[in-house]
Amino acid sequence: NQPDAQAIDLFGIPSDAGASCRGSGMGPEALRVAGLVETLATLGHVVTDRGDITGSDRARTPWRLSDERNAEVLDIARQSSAEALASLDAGRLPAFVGGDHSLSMGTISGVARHCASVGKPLFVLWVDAHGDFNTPATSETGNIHGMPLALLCGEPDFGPDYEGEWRGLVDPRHVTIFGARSIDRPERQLLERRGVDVIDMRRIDEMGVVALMREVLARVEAVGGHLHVSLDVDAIDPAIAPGAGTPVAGGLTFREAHLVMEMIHDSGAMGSLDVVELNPYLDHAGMSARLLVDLTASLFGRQIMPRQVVRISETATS
Ligand code: EXY
Ligand code: MN
Ligand code: MN
Ligand code: MN
Repeated sequence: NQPDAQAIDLFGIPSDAGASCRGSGMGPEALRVAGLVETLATLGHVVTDRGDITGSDRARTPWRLSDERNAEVLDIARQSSAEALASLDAGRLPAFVGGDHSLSMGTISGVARHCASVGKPLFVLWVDAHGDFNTPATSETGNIHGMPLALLCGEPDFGPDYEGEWRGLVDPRHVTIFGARSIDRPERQLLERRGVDVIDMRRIDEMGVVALMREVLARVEAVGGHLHVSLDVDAIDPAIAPGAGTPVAGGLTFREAHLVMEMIHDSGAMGSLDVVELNPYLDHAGMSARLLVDLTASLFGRQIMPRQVVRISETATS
């Protein structure tokens, strides 16, 4: 086993109820077919595939009406919040594969509940072309996958259905969006007002991944924080990751995406993970699924050449 071998709980969330089009509900199976479990096991980790979390009332109408989609998103949020909490309480690393990004309402809520119970500050790295910071009042589409981060950061107007003990909260000042290049106007105002760190593609072009990720990871390390990584396939350039329902040109290159993951691994700060929005129906011969499995391998310690892992806190200039 690797020195940092992890006990990983893998959960599939085969739902696209929050998405703008169908297909990402097939994401979990595509990632399993692309060898996700075997890849992590080969790195020396102990992976338990806990199967799928599904909404009890999965409607089979051609495209679910909004109230049915809401019900499915909420049902999944409650279940995944409980699974994330239980996995972390048991000292394991919960990894959720979707499924559309609304699933993070539940997964990160459970992580937040765990972190609150152990007094660990929670940080979220949201790798995404989008802000996902709309509310029902600001959204132009009504698609719930454009709102999960706003709900997690405590935005009020989600209505009584979205209240409940499953709902954990994240400090928006501990959230970094990385790879942003499609933010709606009201979303941008809210993100600024709440103090979310939005690293857009312009900053990545100017500063580069290393300098920006060093800052993000140093903030987590400084307080011994728990880092939750939420990786949306559409953060990566659509030319190499076409299996995305809301593609935006000008995304992360293959190496930029891997470097982000490699630096997160080296920090040792990641305690939980979502990999979302893979739409196999839009993918090309599984290339996006395989890329996500590769990136997850980099997150969990696969290296190009064996290298001495130096924790950022050790490199901090004296
Ligand atoms: N901002 C747009 C909306 O709110 O509908 C697009 C959101 C896309 C969300 C995907 C999961 O990242
Ligand atoms: Mn997203
Ligand atoms: Mn996105
Ligand atoms: Mn703080």
